[in-house]
Amino acid sequence: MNPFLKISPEVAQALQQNKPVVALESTIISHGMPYPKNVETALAVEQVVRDNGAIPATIAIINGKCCVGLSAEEIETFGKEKNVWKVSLRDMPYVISQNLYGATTVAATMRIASMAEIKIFVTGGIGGVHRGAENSLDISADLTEMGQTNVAVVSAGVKSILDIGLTLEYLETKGIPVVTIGQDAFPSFYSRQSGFETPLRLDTAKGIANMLQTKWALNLQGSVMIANPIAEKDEVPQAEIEQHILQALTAAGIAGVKGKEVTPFLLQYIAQHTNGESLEANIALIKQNAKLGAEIAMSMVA
Ligand code: PSU
Ligand code: MN
Repeated sequence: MNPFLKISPEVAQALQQNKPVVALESTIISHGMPYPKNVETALAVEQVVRDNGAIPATIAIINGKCCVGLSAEEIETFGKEKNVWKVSLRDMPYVISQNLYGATTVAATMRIASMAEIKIFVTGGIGGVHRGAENSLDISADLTEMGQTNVAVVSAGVKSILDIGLTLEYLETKGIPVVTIGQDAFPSFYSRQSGFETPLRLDTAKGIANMLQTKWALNLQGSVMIANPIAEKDEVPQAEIEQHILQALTAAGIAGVKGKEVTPFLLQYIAQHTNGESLEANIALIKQNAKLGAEIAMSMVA
């Protein structure tokens, strides 16, 4: 085993016994939601995974180790502490060798999940191609990582803080299948619609598990993006969220926000300016993603 990997006893045992395991990220805890909702949500999401028959493995960097499976106390620390690094691939060697606390993004979580041989990873939204990327070149390492690492990602589609069309093009270039469950429209996180059709559609967890196994048996490297539309009752109307996104982008421009700070800034701005409505939608959709992820993980080992 890689000397930088530390797998909790529960997760290690589950993997050894070929039980379904679902990876979860930690940037969403430290940089994606305010305390204490972030901690409540992380623990609730783990419970949803359990209730649906799988073992949760929240991933983060602690004390120079890539930890797979956190305790409730560790999750509390990641939700509360102010000096937690947001760790994407390029930050991993620094944060690990400096023994810092690192919350892992989709890219870094995928890499660590893959080291532990976990195949299914659940999150809310992935990073992608930002609006204005033709000038800023701001394209998340989540996408390049999805092009090369064999861990499937369940999300609620692509958030419209990003350029959804360009993100779909980039995913196509990288050979990453994008499959939406249960509808023809590609979802945009807060909304079931995005204005784009989904490239692929499947209607069951079993069908998705089958497609994942087929992809990897063909030796096609990389992820599959599984888009799970938010439930109708939890949706925020697209026109409403778009207004807030435009204001957030303007505010980011005025404040001169750049690089890894862009995504957390936009998320925080939108949460603060929608009276928590977007936060409640975010919490609802990630729980729903956890259920689907557990179902797919169950089908993979069946
Ligand atoms: N989108 C969300 N919530 C999040 C993130 C993205 O709706 O919490 C986080 C994820 O951890 C994702 C990261 O991997 O932001 C992307 O950051 P960047 O754009 O800097 O690569
Ligand atoms: Mn970026």
